[in-house]
Amino acid sequence: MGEKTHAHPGAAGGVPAAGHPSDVRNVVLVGHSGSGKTTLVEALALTAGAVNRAGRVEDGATVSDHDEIERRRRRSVHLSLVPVAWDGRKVNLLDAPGYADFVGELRAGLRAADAALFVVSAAQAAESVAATTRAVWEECALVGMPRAIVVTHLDTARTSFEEMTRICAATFGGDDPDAVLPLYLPVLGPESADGHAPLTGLTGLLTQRILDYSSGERAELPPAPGQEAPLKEARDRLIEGIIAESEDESLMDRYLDGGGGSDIDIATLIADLERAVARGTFFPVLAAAPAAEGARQGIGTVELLELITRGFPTPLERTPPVVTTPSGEPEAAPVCDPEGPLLAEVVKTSSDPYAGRVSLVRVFSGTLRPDDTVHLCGHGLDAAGQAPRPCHEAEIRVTALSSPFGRQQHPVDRCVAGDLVCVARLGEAETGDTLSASGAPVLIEPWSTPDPLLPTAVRAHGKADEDKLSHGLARLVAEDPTLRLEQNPDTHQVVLWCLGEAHQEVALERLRSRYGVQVDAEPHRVALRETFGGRGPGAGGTSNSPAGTGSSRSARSRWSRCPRAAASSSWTRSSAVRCRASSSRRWRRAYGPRPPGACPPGTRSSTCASPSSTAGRTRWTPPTPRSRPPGRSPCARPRRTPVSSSWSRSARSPCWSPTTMWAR
Ligand SMILES: Nc1nc2c(ncn2[C@@H]2O[C@H](COP(=O)(O)OP(=O)(O)OP(=O)(O)O)[C@@H](O)[C@H]2O)c(=O)[nH]1
Ligand SMILES: [Mg+2]
Repeated sequence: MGEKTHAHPGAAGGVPAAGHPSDVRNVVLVGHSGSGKTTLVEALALTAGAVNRAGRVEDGATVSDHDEIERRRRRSVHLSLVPVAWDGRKVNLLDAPGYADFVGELRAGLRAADAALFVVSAAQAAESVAATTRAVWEECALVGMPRAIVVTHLDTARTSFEEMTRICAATFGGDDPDAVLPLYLPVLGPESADGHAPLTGLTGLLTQRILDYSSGERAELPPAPGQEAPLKEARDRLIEGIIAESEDESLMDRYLDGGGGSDIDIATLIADLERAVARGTFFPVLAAAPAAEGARQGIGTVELLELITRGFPTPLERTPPVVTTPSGEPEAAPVCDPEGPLLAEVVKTSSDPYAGRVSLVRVFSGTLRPDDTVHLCGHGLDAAGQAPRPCHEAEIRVTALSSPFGRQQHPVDRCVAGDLVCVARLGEAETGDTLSASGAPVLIEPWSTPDPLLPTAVRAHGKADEDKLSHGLARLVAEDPTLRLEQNPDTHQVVLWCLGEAHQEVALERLRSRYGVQVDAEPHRVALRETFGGRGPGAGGTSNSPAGTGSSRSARSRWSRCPRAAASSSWTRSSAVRCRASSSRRWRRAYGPRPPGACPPGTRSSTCASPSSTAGRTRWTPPTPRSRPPGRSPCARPRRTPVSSSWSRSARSPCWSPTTMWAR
């Protein structure tokens, strides 16, 4: 990865194929929305010769963002697979959306991949290392997934690769900032009148060669006199970092004795670096300018493809997923062997207007071929705590296999262990389902997905849409495990639970555009189960003062049913929002969580099923009072007011109207 090995390999339009797991690299690109993942995939595809021209996200012309919704929104909303060939390997690039609402797609990408490329933008330093990206980094660290960082937007003004590298080392390096070090440094051209020096190439720290793009072609040059000295500090640090991770302990002695590793040959260092990256103990930082104009567009892509093919692990090195029998008995871990029994998982489901339902499948063991009969086992998502889904198990025949490339599907004749493939019309297969050898059913433990918290009540727009609505919703939910469908028997509403507003908009848009269902969203209602029959007093006390001071407080409340509660049998979401205060930790500690889908007797409806919304996010306010302490409203704790003054909450509390008096 330190030296130039290819000028422009690959053949545009060809379908890369892998005959053995060692020929496959599965890489997911993750990072903040707008960090440049889709643009980078496009530039990598161009460098690998998979496309003749790199499309732009702004023009809706990229391979990854091929969906109509993605083109309109100019951002990824689905996980896309773009396979390219490099150095005799098949590189499966998985472009995951960075927007938080589509985290379900990101999780599927992490499941399908064996390594992650964190794309950070030098133009959005703060966003690029935001909490969400750090959380994904930690998630990868937990399973020991190898990672590398690529800094983009280096062609834009006022960006600094060195500064971004420092931020990444501090954010991702944890206790060992020397585990996150650059392999290349940018070379800048002469400053223009506005003070911006354009990126013209890279310097390989190990090889000490300049990869120059200023002539329009990638040329490898020796450093000019005087250029070596500024590189020395970064180079020494990198060599120390590699040696510290090396399994060969004699290297450190040679480094210390030999005056800075001058007697250690580059090939040894590169081999050690590749091993440390594959083990997930060293995280190289690379530089790229995928959206730069003209010949400079490819800056950093050759180096990135070399890192992926030579430094990232093969599927043979991946920890296999946990497998059980359909009844939950433990099974032996699968081995990534093309000759072994079939074990595969549906990581994504989509609908194609011509091919129908298309399942993206990751094969963990065995080889999948067209016309094979396989066992489909599909109740994994129940175990993940998702909404109950119908269990389904069936022996089905695989029809056609294809390799996706944007909108196109190229037929393939097999898919070996470690590779990814699309299967059309795979029975009732849903995202998360397991495919195993016929007659030997097993189930792969599902990956976890977050709970959808934003409810959207939907209604068919017209009579003609009523029949299509249930079909369309069922397909949506089968495709996306982060959506949940609820048929509320009390309010008679069909409620689609989503992760956020963007997720909700995309789901409704897809219902309209893909399944031809015109739907109207209506306010989400929460059933009112029980309310107070009449007036009642309550009293209680607290003592949270320092011991010995004798200070305590007591409260007396009178509770009455408010007129609005009497008049209405259900609450709309807007009224329920006011109950947010009841989600306080103290309240939950006192009353415990609400059992899913149930509103236990003795509770007021808005306390057990009231979502509260802030800034587009909705959260459950789930307390189920076991017994209401006297003087406490489930909607909001009474505020302390001066002795003998009273405070009526009837204007704020939609249901109870307590008048509370605090006294010391
Ligand atoms: N100047 C410059 N612009 C870039 C670069 N990389 C991406 N962009 C632009 O940044 C914008 C966002 O790029 P995308 O590739 O869509 O970013 P993304 O990470 O895929 O975003 P999501 O799909 O929302 O996760 C687009 O307008 C790109 O043209 C870069 O290296 N330099
Ligand atoms: Mg994208």
